[in-house]
Amino acid sequence: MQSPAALATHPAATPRVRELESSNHLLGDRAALDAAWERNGYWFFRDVLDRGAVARLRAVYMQLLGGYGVADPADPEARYNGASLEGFPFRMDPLSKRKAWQPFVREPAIHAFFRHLLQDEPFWIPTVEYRATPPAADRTRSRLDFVHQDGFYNKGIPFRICWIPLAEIDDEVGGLILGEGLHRGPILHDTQQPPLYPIPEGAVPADRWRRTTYRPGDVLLMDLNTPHTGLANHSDRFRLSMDIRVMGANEDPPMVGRLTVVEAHAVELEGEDGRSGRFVVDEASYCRGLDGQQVPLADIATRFHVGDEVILAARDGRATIMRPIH
Ligand SMILES: O=C(O)CCC(=O)C(=O)O
Ligand SMILES: [Fe+2]
Repeated sequence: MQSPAALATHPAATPRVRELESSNHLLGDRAALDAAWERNGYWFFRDVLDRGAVARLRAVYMQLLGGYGVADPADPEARYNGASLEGFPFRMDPLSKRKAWQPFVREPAIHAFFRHLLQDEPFWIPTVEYRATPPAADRTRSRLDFVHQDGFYNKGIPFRICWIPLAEIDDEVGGLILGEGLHRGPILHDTQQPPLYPIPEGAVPADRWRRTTYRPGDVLLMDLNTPHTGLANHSDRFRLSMDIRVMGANEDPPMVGRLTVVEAHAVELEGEDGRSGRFVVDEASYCRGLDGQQVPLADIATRFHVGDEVILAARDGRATIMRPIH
């Protein structure tokens, strides 16, 4: 492992990409917000989230980094100290387990922002990624981690992706880069290439990429079909961000709850918000396992269990999507 000093002096391959368009001036104007979304496939808001709330979430990350001995929890820059990352939970499972997103979205100022933005009660879909990405060890690879459209893997749940930086993320640290105005076009994933169905190189024209230097308080919302990826971290710091998905409570959100019955062709679910019921699972249902791969219909009864927490979307008593909450 290189020392942090060596990492810091390594030349960063900074892509020359245009800035995200800010939609701050459109807040409160539903029609203008919708028009920006239709045109660009995202809203970027600068310095709108309560920085105290963001700092409290960041502190949870820093505690974990400190606990694993890979950064000083008091370091405002979250620099990687070079200690071994063996055993470091790259998916931040301890934060998933304790649902670190919940206290954050319940912060009154955070709730108020999204309530105002959506002009509806926010419904949070607990598909959450906590990212504390260490500096990339291999800097010869492309900086585009994995370009994708979330919609390709989440058909039927029309959420907005909500990407939240918890610290400054400049172009060396990387952060999120997206293709502007491509969300109403064709799905870009190559359906001939299972199991990952990658988006071919060049499918996002070079002049469509957008990013910015993200700061605490900023938030980026993206359409589920906006192509995007994280950029490899070429700094000496951890990249700290959280992404979660949101809808309006009146936009027919999926159910979130525990399975109470699992049969070969049906499940019963008790939803957290009181919605519950019995749902047929058939060929038209898209069921995903914890590994993100589709679960064959024949395996439903063995791969899902009573007590599992799942996200389930249904139409006319039939499950359209069922996936576990990790
Ligand atoms: O933060 C990243 O690296 C990727 C984020 C992402 O794919 C998402 O928010 O859907
Ligand atoms: Fe994504």
